[in-house]
Amino acid sequence: MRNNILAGNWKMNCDLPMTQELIFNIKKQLPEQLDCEIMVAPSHPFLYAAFNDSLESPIEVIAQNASQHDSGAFTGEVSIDMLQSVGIKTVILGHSERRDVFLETDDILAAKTHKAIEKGMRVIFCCGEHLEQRKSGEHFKTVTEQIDKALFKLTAKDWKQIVIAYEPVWAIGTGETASPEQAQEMHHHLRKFVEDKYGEKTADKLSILYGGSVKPANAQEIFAQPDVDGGLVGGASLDADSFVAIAKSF
Ligand code: G2H
Repeated sequence: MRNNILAGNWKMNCDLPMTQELIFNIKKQLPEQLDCEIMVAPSHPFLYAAFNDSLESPIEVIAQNASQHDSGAFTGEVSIDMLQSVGIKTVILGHSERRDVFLETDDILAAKTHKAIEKGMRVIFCCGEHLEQRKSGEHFKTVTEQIDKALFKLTAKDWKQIVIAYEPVWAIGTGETASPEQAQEMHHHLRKFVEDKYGEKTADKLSILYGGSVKPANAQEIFAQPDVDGGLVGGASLDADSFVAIAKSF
């Protein structure tokens, strides 16, 4: 069986006191019995404090991004070693905001993913189509190309460290969500794509998360889909009540 995962992507929100308060409030409200792994991704400067605050709780603190380089003259970048030195074991890569705003290409994302995997990190790898691509019926092609180009040089063993997050760009922060059927259709397609290359065992164990305006009101229906193994949540993860309500939706 594969793991259910709920990951909160806090993006560029929350200063240090807000980060610590949010972790504290999530910890306080989380029930003892949970049917999912819980992760939160604060901004880089607060990872160390957040990691310490999360100790002895089910919360795993994860990073929103990392460099493909080990060290050196890369102003403003953060390496995998640096993240690991403050206790971080999982990183989000390939978010559409990294692709669209910071122009990260499939090649860059392949390099980042390979570096993270080589260093023993778990990677939540994001993919997703823009509205025009869905309207023109190119959504399956777009998303499978993103996976193929960045991940298909990994070995089957490496895939134990991969989680995929399908995030249709038209549903991100817009309030518009993919229907449960649209999410299931794409998740099933992705699992089959991985199965064709790496076999049934690898595909069956792969957690595929849905992201794009997940909130307490729609989480249960989306997570009930057979190929949806959880969510990568932005806006609704910035409120402890909403995030915990989503965690109870599995
Ligand atoms: C998609 C998601 C989190 P939101 O970016 O990765 O954000 O839930 O605000 O659409």
